[in-house]
Amino acid sequence: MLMSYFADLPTIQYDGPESRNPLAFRWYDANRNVMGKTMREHLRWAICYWHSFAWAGSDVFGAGTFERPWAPGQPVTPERAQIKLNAAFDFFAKMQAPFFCFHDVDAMADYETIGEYSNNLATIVQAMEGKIAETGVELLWGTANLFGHPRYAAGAATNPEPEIFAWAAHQVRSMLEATHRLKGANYVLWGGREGYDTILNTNLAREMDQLGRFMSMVVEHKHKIGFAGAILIEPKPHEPTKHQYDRDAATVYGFLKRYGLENEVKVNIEANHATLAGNSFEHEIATANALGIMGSIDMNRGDPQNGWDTDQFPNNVPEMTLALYHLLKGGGFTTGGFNFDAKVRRQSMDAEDLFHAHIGGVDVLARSLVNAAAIIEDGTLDHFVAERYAGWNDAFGQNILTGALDLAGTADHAVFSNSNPKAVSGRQEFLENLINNFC
Ligand code: XUL
Ligand code: CO
Repeated sequence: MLMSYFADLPTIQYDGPESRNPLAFRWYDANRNVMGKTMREHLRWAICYWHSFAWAGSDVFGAGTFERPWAPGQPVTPERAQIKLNAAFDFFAKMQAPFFCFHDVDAMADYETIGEYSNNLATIVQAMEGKIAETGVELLWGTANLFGHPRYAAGAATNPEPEIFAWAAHQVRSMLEATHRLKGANYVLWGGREGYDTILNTNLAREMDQLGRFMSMVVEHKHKIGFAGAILIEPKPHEPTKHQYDRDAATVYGFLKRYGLENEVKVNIEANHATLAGNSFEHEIATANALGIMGSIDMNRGDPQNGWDTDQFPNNVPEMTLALYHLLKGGGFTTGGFNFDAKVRRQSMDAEDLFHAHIGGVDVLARSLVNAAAIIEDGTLDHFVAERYAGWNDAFGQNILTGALDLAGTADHAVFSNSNPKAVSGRQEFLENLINNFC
């Protein structure tokens, strides 16, 4: 047996806020109770395979900087896939991560033919099943990579060529079944190339119908095989294509409603995708809650000074406190969790850097969870919002909402009561100060 790549690094324990040990959690105390659930149960956090184990530390201007025993960025032989699997589960276990996530091609050996795809995936899924049993680390979600291979240059489900649609169907069927076998809690679809580079060559109506049909097929298959987890769409406005159909939570809801899927599919909200769409992260969570489609979260952050999907680890507690507040207000996760869809920087090439990144991210979530729970327990914010809408609980407001009053009846009410209502303060600055008291 080869020595583990992470042999020199410890299992990460909770050490308390006073600790100066950089290889310990200061805020994440897995069994600490917060509003009736442990931190572990609230956060359900996951490490993603792709950024930490499949990416080589390359960028558009330069080659990979990460020297790992499984040679990321080089052709993946079955041996390398196995070395990578061992290292990944060693890391998950040392981080005491409850969950992980992966795409088919992150974990499996390279393939040429469709038959080889099936065989290589089956081999790694079987080995992974053993690792899950051995370590107790669970699968938060599985997904198929429908954007990396050159065949998907013009999209997967939205491709002008139905033979490519069929290839995508094969990958999704395979990974949905693999996720079911590995007892995954969810299945994610990110439409990385479901969009267009130029509208000159694109039939929008045709492509949306193809995507709607694809989603319906996935839902049908989920029920056919008895997969009880949630199907999640991950919104993103653009990158790699100029425009993607799943731009944000509200757009996805409209799409789901149009194809009759709004009770079958939820969203996987990613922080950096939200900001790329011109929304705040908490706006996306609040919107998904309001529409009843909140599923899971891809946790990361962008860089406010540029417009890329930089996928950095979260490090801003006040910002994350608002996200956790909305998550808790929506009842928290059921099948979902916080997947760190985040990568260390290209210059952070040491094994230790992977630890610092995940420790920091988990601690930011834990601290924000405590803050958000304190805001809810204090009640001032909730009370303020409830009072703001109190008029709608009265008979008049209810008569409008239930339809007892129509447009004319409502207008007459204003006329006959000679009404002259005044605007009231929204108290934004007071509320911002209030939140800062908790962060
Ligand atoms: C890309 C992205 C993906 C999805 C899974 O921006 O977020 O990694 O999370 O395909
Ligand atoms: Co993501």
